[in-house]
Parts: sequence; C-alpha cells; structure tokens
Amino acid sequence: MSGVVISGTGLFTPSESVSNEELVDAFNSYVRKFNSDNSADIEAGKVEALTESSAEFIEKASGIKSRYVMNKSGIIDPETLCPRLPTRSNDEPSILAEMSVIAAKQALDQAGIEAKDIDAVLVACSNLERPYPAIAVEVQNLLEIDGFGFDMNVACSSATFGIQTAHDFIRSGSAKRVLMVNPEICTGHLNFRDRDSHFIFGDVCTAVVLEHKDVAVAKDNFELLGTRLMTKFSNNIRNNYGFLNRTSPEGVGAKDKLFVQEGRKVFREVVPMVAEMISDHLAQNEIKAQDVKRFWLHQANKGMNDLIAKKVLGFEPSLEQNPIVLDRYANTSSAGSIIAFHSHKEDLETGDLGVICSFGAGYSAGSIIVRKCN
Ligand code: CO8
Repeated sequence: MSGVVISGTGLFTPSESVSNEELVDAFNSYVRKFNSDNSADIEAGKVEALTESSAEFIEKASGIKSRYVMNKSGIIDPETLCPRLPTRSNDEPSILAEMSVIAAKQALDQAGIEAKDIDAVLVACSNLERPYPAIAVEVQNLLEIDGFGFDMNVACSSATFGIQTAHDFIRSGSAKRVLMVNPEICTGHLNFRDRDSHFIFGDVCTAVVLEHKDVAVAKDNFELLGTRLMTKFSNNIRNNYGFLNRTSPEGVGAKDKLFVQEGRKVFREVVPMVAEMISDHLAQNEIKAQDVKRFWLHQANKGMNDLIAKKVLGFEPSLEQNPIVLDRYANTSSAGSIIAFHSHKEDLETGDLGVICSFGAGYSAGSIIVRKCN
C-alpha cells in the first residue's frame, strides 16, 4: 500500500459537440470541391482524386458517435476545416489554463480542500499551446497555489505518467498534495482534411487531486496500490510540429506537422502490449484479474478496449466492468481514462479494485491499480 489516495476528480466538457454526420458532411463538401477544382489534373493522372468519408464507417471502426469541441463552426466549415480560437493577449488567461482551472476547482471541491492546500501542480497532456511559461505555472498563479508546477507530455499516457509522478512526490515527501490536470484541445492538432483520421479526436479537460492518506479530508477515496509505466519507441503515431520547423521552411504546413498515425498497426501492436502490462502488473500485486471490479481504459477505440479487457479477464467484459465514454467524447488523448474514472466510480464499494490505464504515442502506457477506501 502506497499511502497515496486520489481524493477528487473534475471534468470540463466544452459546450459544443459535432456528430459524425456533421463532420462527414463538411469533409465530403471539401472532397467534392477539391475533385471538381482539380478535375483536369485528376483526369490527366497528375492529381489523385479524394474519396468521401462515411459516418457508418467511423462508428463501426471506432465506436465514436460524436465529440465535444472548443470551436464547432470552424471545424464544420468546409472552407476552413479547423477550429478557430482567437489569440488572447498575454494579460488574459490562456485557453488551456482556463479549462484547467474549471476542472481543478471541481476536483478540489470533491477532495474537500482549497487550492492553497496544494503543494504542486502538474499539467500533463499531449497538446500544449506554447512552450513556456509552463501552463502549470499559470494554473498555479490563477489558483493562488504556492509551491511549484511544471508541464509534462507523454501523449495519450500523460495522465497515468502524471499520477505516478504525483505518487512519487507524495511518497518521497516533496509534496503532500498534488493537483494533476489534463487540458486537451486535440482538434488543434487534427488534420480535418485527412479521411483516415479526421474523426478521431475531441476536446476536454480532466483534473485529479492526489494526497497522502494521512492528510486527506474527504471520504470515499481511491488508494493507489501500484503504478507501472512503460515506453517503447514507435513511429506509428507521430507529429513533427516543433520549433525547428522554421529552419526547413519547405516543410512548413506539410501533413506531418499535424497528427499522423498508422491506425491499423497501432491497434495490432498496442492491444497485446497493454494487455500484457496490465496482467503482469496485477500478478505482481497478487491480484486476480477476475477480482478487478472496473477497468477505466484509454478511450481511443471501443474494439481495442473490448479486446484488452477480454485478454486480461479471459472473458468478454460487461460495459459496467469496462465503461466507454469515447462514443460521446471521441479520443481525448490523456484525458480519456480519467473521464471514464470520473464518470464511473461513484457506485464502487469499499474494498473494490479497479485499474486506470492509458496508452498511445511513444508508444507509452501506464497502469494504476486502485482500491476504494473510506
Ligand atoms: N470513411 C470511410 N472509409 C474509410 C475512412 C472514412 N473516414 N477511413 C478509412 N476508410 C477505409 C479505408 O480506405 C480502408 O478501405 P479498404 O479496406 O478498401 O482499403 C478501410 O476503411 C479500413 O481502413 P483502416 O484499416 O484505416 O481502418 P481501421 O479498421 O483500422 O480503423 C481506426 C481505423 C479507427 C483509426 C483504427 O485503426 C484505430 O482506432 N486504431 C487505433 C488507433 C489508436 O489507438 N491510436 C492512438 C492514437 S492517439 C495518441 O496516442 C495520442 C497522440 C497525441 C494526440 C494528438 C491530438 C491530435
């Protein structure tokens, strides 16, 4: 037992959402215009015609039906196919910090503590809007938290890596209470002109408060029984956007400066890797998989989650055991498993066991075994 508990969680959901049908309508309008504008070159074999997308394919292949977004009008406008989020002055809160503060306040309320009680702030996410100053330091400032904060990016696994980092700080005594936040504007990095991936992501922010058990105020906490992280290099999920882009201007605006993946390879390689990691982690903690009441898995693809849970459990999991939120939220990168945990933890009873697990680019994966306590 670690003596570290998750005592509060929070969720900020954007007010706008886009259905598969709306997304596909916009994409297909763009495709028709592109093909018509380039008809001569297409006929001459100089340009490849684009193919339309389909809402049925998206739901069948991924389980996604809709996604929440920070700006709908820009995404569904065939002329832009990109969210429009006006630049803010340096005197205004940045958009990621603003989302973080909303989710953080909910998590602090649930933990029954105030912002001033926090010693460290971690902003753990895939999509940071600037390199510096760290968003975490801005969140710290907005919430009037003493101590320290920093940003960390391990793509979709950022939240579980953030939980282990907070756990290690608390265990070592460098902090008693840590706020870990996952603001994700994934639509900012998504290529809405790419048929293979235009449907994958949504926007959201989650927050988690972790404390030493001895100082926790709230009842109904989740004690961390074990944490495990792993990384293994792969180019199958990649984004080459970065500060060196201006040193090779010929590549600026190219497709690889947004999210790119080999989805089928990711599916094939990540499912066994994650199932094995969870199984080993449970075995190391002398826990039988069948005794795990709930899996809060990364939310990228329903088929992936069903297969991982089936491999770990040895039988088909129920939706209660393996809840899905990606049908409404799509893939929200680091926040996905935390949305599932936040939304599907209240009914667990004292002593019940669960696993929070995220996985994604890197490859990277994190497994957190928790037990409900009071
Ligand atoms: N509409 C209609 N048909 C389509 C479409 C579409 N939109 N897209 C592809 N097809 C067609 C293809 O052309 C192909 O046709 P054919 O068989 O004739 O060649 C057929 O459908 C099958 O295509 P795929 O093999 O690509 O389809 P899959 O069944 O593999 O499904 C998925 C695609 C849904 C992408 C699936 O592979 C998947 O979910 N894989 C796992 C991906 C995953 O988990 N990725 C994790 C990435 S997230 C992460 O790590 C965080 C990164 C940081 C965040 C960045 C934020 C932007």
